[in-house]
Amino acid sequence: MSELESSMIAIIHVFHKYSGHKCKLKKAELKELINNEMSHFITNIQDKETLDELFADLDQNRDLEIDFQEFIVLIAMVTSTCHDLFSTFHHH
Ligand SMILES: [Ca+2]
Repeated sequence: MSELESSMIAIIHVFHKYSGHKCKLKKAELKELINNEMSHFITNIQDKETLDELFADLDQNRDLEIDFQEFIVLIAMVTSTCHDLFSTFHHH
């Protein structure tokens, strides 16, 4: 597998690690995933308002759970932000 393909598998793997067999993240699981697995890229979520806001943004079908399709939007957003910072860093 290529590096990119391995990374895609890694994303799926992490999602399932926190979502379990139901394949959806509840709010507490989303928080745990972000705080444990994305701590270099996003600030740890401490307060309830930040979590509620992020959760509402991601939960597009309003079923109060984050499915994989909704989760990859977060991955895309964070990767994009990371890319911008990385490019800035490289250009200076
Ligand atoms: Ca949802």
